[in-house]
Amino acid sequence: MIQLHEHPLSPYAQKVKIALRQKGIPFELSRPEGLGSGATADGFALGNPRREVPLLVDGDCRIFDSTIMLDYLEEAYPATPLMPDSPAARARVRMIEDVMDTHLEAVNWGLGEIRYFRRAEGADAEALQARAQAQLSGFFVWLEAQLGAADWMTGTRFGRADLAVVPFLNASRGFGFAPPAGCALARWLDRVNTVPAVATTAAEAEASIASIGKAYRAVESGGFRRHYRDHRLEWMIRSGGFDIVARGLERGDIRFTDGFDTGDA
Ligand SMILES: N[C@@H](CCC(=O)N[C@@H](CS)C(=O)NCC(=O)O)C(=O)O
Repeated sequence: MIQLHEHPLSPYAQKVKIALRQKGIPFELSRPEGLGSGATADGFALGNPRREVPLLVDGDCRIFDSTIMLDYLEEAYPATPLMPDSPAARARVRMIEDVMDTHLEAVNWGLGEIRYFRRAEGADAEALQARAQAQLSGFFVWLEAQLGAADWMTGTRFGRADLAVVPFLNASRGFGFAPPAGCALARWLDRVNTVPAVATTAAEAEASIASIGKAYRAVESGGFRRHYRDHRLEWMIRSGGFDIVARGLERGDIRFTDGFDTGDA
């Protein structure tokens, strides 16, 4: 049976769980030990040298990166296709997914750093959140244009573009930044959350949020060293958090990608 190493709050893991559920593929879940610290145990890095979730194991096949997993599932389990038929529509799905995985995720990440990990407080936190809100509004306009007059992101049925967007918009909404009430994107978000594969996955994420209440203590005690990779680092710096990054690097509770060795640290 497929094993998915994950964390319920990871939007990337959520994408894959929704796809597995929608396709009716049985799978087992597990949570890697040491996730968030930069060190993982039990050979996890052999499957994913990035030491990130999700990691999908299907027999001898070990795959990291949610987008590559979704491609694999579509090819290895073609029943209940999630991709549209035309090359142009497929290209549009991939663009939407890439924008979510890179640009929009960085905004949610930054909001998590402020809300859950208390990287900024008072006026500094408010200024960062105001920038995040303005940026999210831009993404909402873009996504609403992608949706057009359709019920689903790429046409007449729920598919990969929908599952690639919903974990990220649910997270933004959880931070209090939802698409404006009544707009087509807000109606889509309500609709997509009624799809059973989405509802189950979103409920798992929701249940996990309760455990993140004291997450800042894990940072203070050295249990978490937050991974400021790629767009996340850029977001923090361009949105006014240069001092946050400098302070975190000095204290050692912010890290970048540490090489690519597969030995367990
Ligand atoms: N591009 C990867 C991104 C995966 C990723 O960033 N995962 C985060 C959780 S959302 C992670 O596991 N980080 C490990 C850490 O912070 O130690 C994918 O699509 O799977």
